[in-house]
Amino acid sequence: MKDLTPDRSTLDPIEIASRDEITALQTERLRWSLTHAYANVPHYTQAFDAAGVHPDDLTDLSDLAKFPFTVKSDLRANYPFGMFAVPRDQVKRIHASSGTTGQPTVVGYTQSDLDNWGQVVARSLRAAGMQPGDLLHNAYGYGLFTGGLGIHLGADALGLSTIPISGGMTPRQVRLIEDFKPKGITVTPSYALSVLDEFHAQDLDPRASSLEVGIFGAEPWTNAMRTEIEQAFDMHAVDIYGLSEVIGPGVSMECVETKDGLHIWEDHFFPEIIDPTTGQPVADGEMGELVFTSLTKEAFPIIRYRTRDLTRLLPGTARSMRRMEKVTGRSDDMIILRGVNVFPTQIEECLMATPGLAPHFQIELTKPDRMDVMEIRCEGPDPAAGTALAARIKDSIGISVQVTVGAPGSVARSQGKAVRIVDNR
Ligand code: DLL
Repeated sequence: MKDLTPDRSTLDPIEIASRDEITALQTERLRWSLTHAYANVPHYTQAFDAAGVHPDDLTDLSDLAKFPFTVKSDLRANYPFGMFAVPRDQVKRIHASSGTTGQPTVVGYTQSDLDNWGQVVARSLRAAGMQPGDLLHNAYGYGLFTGGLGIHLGADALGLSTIPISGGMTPRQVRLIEDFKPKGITVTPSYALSVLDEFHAQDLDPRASSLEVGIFGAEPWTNAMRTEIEQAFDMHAVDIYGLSEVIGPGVSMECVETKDGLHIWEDHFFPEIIDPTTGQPVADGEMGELVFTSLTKEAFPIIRYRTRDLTRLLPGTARSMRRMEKVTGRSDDMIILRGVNVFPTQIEECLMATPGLAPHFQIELTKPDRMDVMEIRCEGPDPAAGTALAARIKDSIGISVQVTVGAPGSVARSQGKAVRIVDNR
């Protein structure tokens, strides 16, 4: 794999500024953001008043803990545009979550928000090793989902040549990679595996492709998966994180030279980790639920948003800004099986460590009697490897599961975010 470390002179100065400078900027911006939300969004006016806090109560960053959380149901209750802090005609772009359960969550951006979003995504793509003029194959979905258009905005801001292929039509994805020879690919890790299968189906060697870096996010994936993908394609695999409520992709990004967790672009998004049960902030280094407050967003300011993503904060390395560890999973995706907490990422780790199995899997939960049963559906080449996987899961996680090893192609594929859990209880 090529060394893709960006030249430090090309970074935004704030990426490598001192912690004092970052803190000063955050404090000033946080005060602005709280004031803006309180003055322009009735939900925040009422929520701050009910909690007995006012934006003027913030003198330093730790005062943020006095302010109320925002949760997904607050956004739903204000559907569609009730959380906007600017008149509707100043909103230049609207995105929305798929809303598989209940109402979709609607988010908006002013021109200045779009400019900032482009900047943080450009920074992320540069951290992955992309440089102006490089060719990018963008296979995140275009549309209401923030993945496709969010990456596109950043690619434009960085000066890349972008192929807006979106998700799906996998044979064509492979053909265009072969013909156009992109340096980078932006795609969910699970869809990258489908693209990989298609390379093999077409009798092409993915290691001989032009790809030098894959920028993977929108769903949890493990370091074991990183190794698998890096070896299969002979390219770097780096992690990009974000959520539409905070902006979309580009909230945090792993640097290609270190691959040690994701630097949060703290000049725009202020992170906290809280204990999900008590709601109390925990110290850096401790695991908990990630909470974000936007520092610069005009159309859709978000204050202390509970992401439900579980991770911890770590000090900066390749950049001055703090890192978040790779997300373990969402609290909603935590399975409690006969008293043991299990995340799909733990199953992924066990699967990747078991020889004879392909990297595709799905977890089905049933309750035939009164006991919950977990079945892992995966694929060979080696049908006998299921026993080894069950034993490994028993050993490392401590649960008994059924493993079904089907024929190649038997596990449902996604063209975007993988559906890891099918709950039939
Ligand atoms: O998934 C934005 C995005 C697009 C990020 C493309 C990266 C690349 P939503 O659809 O709002 O936004 O989903 C956000 O996806 O709260 C996490 O649970 C999960 N997620 C996103 N990135 C990662 C990641 C986009 N790198 C939700 N690792 C978040 C783990 C991720 N989970």
